[in-house]
Amino acid sequence: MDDDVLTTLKILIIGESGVGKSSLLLRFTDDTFDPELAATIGVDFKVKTISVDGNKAKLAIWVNAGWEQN
Ligand SMILES: Nc1nc2c(ncn2[C@@H]2O[C@H](COP(=O)(O)OP(=O)(O)OP(=O)(O)O)[C@@H](O)[C@H]2O)c(=O)[nH]1
Ligand SMILES: [Mg+2]
Repeated sequence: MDDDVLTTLKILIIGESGVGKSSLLLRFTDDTFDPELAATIGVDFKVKTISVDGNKAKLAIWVNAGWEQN
């Protein structure tokens, strides 16, 4: 099934805590909104395959936790 995927692109969404990074990811990948979504600990990760001009691209999307972690 992955044979016809032209390329895999890695995308990292960064930003301050609570601006809606995880909600944006959820809307883009699953077209849903969860008002009870918990603050991210570590990273959220999802994969979505899109089609552009008949070419399939796999998007690997990471979302970081907005608060500082050391
Ligand atoms: N009204 C409104 N609220 C939103 C929207 N997107 C996110 N929120 C709310 O904003 C809050 C933070 O959303 P998150 O998606 O968890 O934000 P985040 O940037 O991932 O936060 P961290 O994981 O803590 O860094 C939540 O209470 C969401 O329900 C939006 O488009 N509209
Ligand atoms: Mg988050």
